[in-house]
Amino acid sequence: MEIRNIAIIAHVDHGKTTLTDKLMEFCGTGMAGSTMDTNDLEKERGITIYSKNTSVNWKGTKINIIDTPGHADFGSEVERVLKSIDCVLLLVDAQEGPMPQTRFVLKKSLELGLKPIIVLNKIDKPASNTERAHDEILELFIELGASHDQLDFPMIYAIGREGVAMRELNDERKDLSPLLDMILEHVPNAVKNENDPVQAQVFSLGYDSFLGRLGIIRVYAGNLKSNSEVLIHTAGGTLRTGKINKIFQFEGVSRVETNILSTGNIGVIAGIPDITISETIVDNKETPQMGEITIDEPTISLRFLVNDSPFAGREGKYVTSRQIRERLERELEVNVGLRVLPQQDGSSMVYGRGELHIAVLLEQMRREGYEIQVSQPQAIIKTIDNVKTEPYEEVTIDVPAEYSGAVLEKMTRRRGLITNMNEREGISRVTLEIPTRGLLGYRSQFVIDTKGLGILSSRFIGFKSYAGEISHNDVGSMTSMVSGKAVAFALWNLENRGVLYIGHGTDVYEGMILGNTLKGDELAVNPIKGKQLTNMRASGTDESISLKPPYSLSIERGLETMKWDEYLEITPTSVRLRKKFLTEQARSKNKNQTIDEDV
Ligand SMILES: Nc1nc2c(ncn2[C@@H]2O[C@H](COP(=O)(O)OP(=O)(O)OP(=O)(O)O)[C@@H](O)[C@H]2O)c(=O)[nH]1
Ligand SMILES: [Mg+2]
Repeated sequence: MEIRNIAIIAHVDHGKTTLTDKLMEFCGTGMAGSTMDTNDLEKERGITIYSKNTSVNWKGTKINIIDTPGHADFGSEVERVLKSIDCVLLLVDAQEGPMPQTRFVLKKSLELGLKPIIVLNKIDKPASNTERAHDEILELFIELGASHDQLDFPMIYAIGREGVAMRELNDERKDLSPLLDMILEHVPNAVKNENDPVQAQVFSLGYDSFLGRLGIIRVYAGNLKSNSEVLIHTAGGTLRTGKINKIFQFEGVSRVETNILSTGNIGVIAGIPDITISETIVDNKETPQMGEITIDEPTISLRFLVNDSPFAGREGKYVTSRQIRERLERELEVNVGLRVLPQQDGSSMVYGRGELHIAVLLEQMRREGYEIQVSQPQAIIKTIDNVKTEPYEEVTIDVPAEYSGAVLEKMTRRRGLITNMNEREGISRVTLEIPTRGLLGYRSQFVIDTKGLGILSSRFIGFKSYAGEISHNDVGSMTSMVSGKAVAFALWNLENRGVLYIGHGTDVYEGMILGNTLKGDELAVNPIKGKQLTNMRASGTDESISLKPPYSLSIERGLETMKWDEYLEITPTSVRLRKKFLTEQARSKNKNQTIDEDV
């Protein structure tokens, strides 16, 4: 049986998962309505977090498909996957055209010598413009230094959501067979070197509570058998031995056990507890190691601590530093972009690829019953060749022209440098380069500045020299100076000072942050002070005061708005912000403490 190995890549939301689901449905491997975004968090957020494998059969050929995440925080997932496939479907939203992550994934694909198939997707969108999108894609190929051969890319039109693809714009919109045929024609058959000794490489990791660590591999030569002894080339260049206990291959979204993973195929192995990304598995010590698969370095860091707020232990099941540390260790089994450095005081420094990368981990932990506190995320500052450097991002912003002034003003204040700017149909598209530090905490402000109509996406471009001071004093905190139950009357008085995170009846403690102040000043407030009681029935009782609905703090919003002298307290049922030092007295005593103690 012939095999084709492809990955679907694109900017976030350009329709990768929807197309993968439809391909499975059409080929009979997935049920209508089932989705590759299997994880609860993925379903809720409507985004892909982990790259996932599936396979379909088309005209007697097995097509292994890897659906990848489009969000920039998970970009390193994509990069690894690209080394293990032979072609990519690059989806481009026919209205938006190429976006930052399109550029990133295309650049990586071209560098690896892949020849992408372009899928101009979502052509049903009223404002789609296939000609313009095509031209922009072509320009991008040229700009990224595509070879002559790569420039001659095949292209197909699609409405992924309706499960149709057309070679020509006016072809009948019937099904996905034109795309599947194109894959068979264009992607080389992966079945080769069948009689050679085994050579396979690990490009992703998994975890199973019964089987332990899993390696997701592609076999490049020979046939890998279960229950066989193998040799593993480690990164350091040494060889170690291991035994493959079980092998699975992908059939649709299921893992099906098999005795042999044949050459060209992609599958999962269990039995080697310390297997890791990039390692080459062979059965003959003369077989060489494969080219290294590198993993991107983290760009931000923050501290994970035991929750020591006055409400600690009320809502969580796992609360001790040992439990948190063990959970983080388990995360390292599969979360390749993450680093954890245990600290002497029992806390852990956690290094990740962006706020979303960390927020997803925290969200998962709280759902499992953990209670935890984290410090404000900081960009990682590094000295390279005696030069102080920091991570930079390339940001692309699409905003209605009337709001672009406000956005650009903030971006430049945060040390953003505009690299490109144009306007069409009333929408400004601005590209700029900005230190990650400048972008941290800006996204929620961006939503406000553009009345929710702007789109901001970013991707890490590398460490560059330190940009100097950046001030972030957009908002200040309203901190409670007492403990008790918040009452509507007191909150009503606070409402015009800023935005509240809590409502009537919320339990608060001294040092907890109740909201932010518009003017950027720090405010100590008393949220439990009710109206003076009199003998008479007061006409304005607390219950009759109508408050604006509070701005509910999510983990991401919390990570964004928090300040260096605050912790975000996360439990299965609450997200609270608090000052590190709970009393006014302790705060003023420690006001000279610097952020550096936390990084
Ligand atoms: N109009 C239109 N919308 C589509 C089409 N395909 C997908 N969508 C919508 O686009 C949104 C994003 O789709 P996904 O398939 O989750 O996108 P994705 O590329 O997998 O997103 P990430 O994995 O988060 O990068 C969903 O709301 C889909 O319903 C299409 O052909 N036309
Ligand atoms: Mg997806």
